[in-house]
Amino acid sequence: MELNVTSPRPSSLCPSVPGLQMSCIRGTDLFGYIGIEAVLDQMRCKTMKAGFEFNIMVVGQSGLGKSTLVNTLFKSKVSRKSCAPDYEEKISKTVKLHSVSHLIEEKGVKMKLTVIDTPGFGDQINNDNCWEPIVKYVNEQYEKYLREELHINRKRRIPDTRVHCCIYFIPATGHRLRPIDVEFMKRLGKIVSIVPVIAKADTLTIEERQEFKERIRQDLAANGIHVYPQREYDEDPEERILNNRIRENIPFAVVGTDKEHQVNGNKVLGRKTKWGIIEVENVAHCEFANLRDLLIRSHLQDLKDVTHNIHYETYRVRRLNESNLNFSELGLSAVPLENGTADKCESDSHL
Ligand SMILES: Nc1nc2c(ncn2[C@@H]2O[C@H](COP(=O)(O)OP(=O)(O)O)[C@@H](O)[C@H]2O)c(=O)[nH]1
Ligand SMILES: [Mg+2]
Repeated sequence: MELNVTSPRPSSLCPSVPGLQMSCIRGTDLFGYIGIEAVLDQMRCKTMKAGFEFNIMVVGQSGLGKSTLVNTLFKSKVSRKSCAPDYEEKISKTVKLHSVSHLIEEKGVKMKLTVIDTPGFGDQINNDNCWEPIVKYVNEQYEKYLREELHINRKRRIPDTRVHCCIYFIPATGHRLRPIDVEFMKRLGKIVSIVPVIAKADTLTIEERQEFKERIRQDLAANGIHVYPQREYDEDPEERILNNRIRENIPFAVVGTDKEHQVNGNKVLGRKTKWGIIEVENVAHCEFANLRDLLIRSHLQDLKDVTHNIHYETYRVRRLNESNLNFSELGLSAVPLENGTADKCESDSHL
């Protein structure tokens, strides 16, 4: 069938540019079906074949349950449904930054989920600049990616080790944010998406939890700390409504465990106490499931997009403007310097 191309019409998708002949075709205007929507299937197929990487980092004071939460994440429905990884390692004190990866497959879609566990701070007498190793690690991953991008012979797919999300653990003091947490998050928030959580939330009563959450939100705002999802990156009213609900609920009050217990004949991940079992995946008990759903189910792609388009872009622009990359070492004679700033982002320095 011959396609009938209509004349240009005013539309935001087909702006009239002087001197440029552009025709706008609408499927519904035509006698036949073009099949544009099939692009979704094509994208799906490509993603399924290639798989994707998602990297989460856990940060906060030592002893707040970071390593336990990493285990909880891998043992929870994220992986239990698809492939249960054999991760029975006993949790001991984390002494250095290290990552744990699992290849998870669900309905043909493959994801390499990497969690970067950090030793945490607070053990030393002097905790000055305790954020430095973390900031360094995050920036090193951007640097690695940038160097790969600048190679003349680029890999078809650049391995992505950039931190897509940083879960920041706040101790359940019930008071306010401590100066060290404020300083830490201020620095991190400029280079990576942070999702703050209240650690070991089983130590707070329901009222204490609500009041503490409210005070933390006030402290975050008062100190200009940007946490994910940031209001200025909401793309449309629908996303704003969804993200507002998340913002009202942040920081998630989480409980972690690496043990399973029998509850009403079912195996559940939980913490057994003298007065009962705290089921970590039960939303009536704690907000671990909300955190996991945000990371994996609802905002995974957005976290990757924000990392690439905002945080990495800010880093890239700064590094290229500094012009102190050794291009000859990279096998480049000239590098196209772009002065443009990242879309929807401030291009100021990180620290
Ligand atoms: N009450 C409570 N204890 C926890 C929780 N998560 C971890 N723990 C315990 O806290 C201790 C330190 O945990 P760990 O994961 O090593 O902390 P990290 O130093 O932040 O990695 C261990 O004894 C854990 O069993 C939690 O949600 N609630
Ligand atoms: Mg640890």
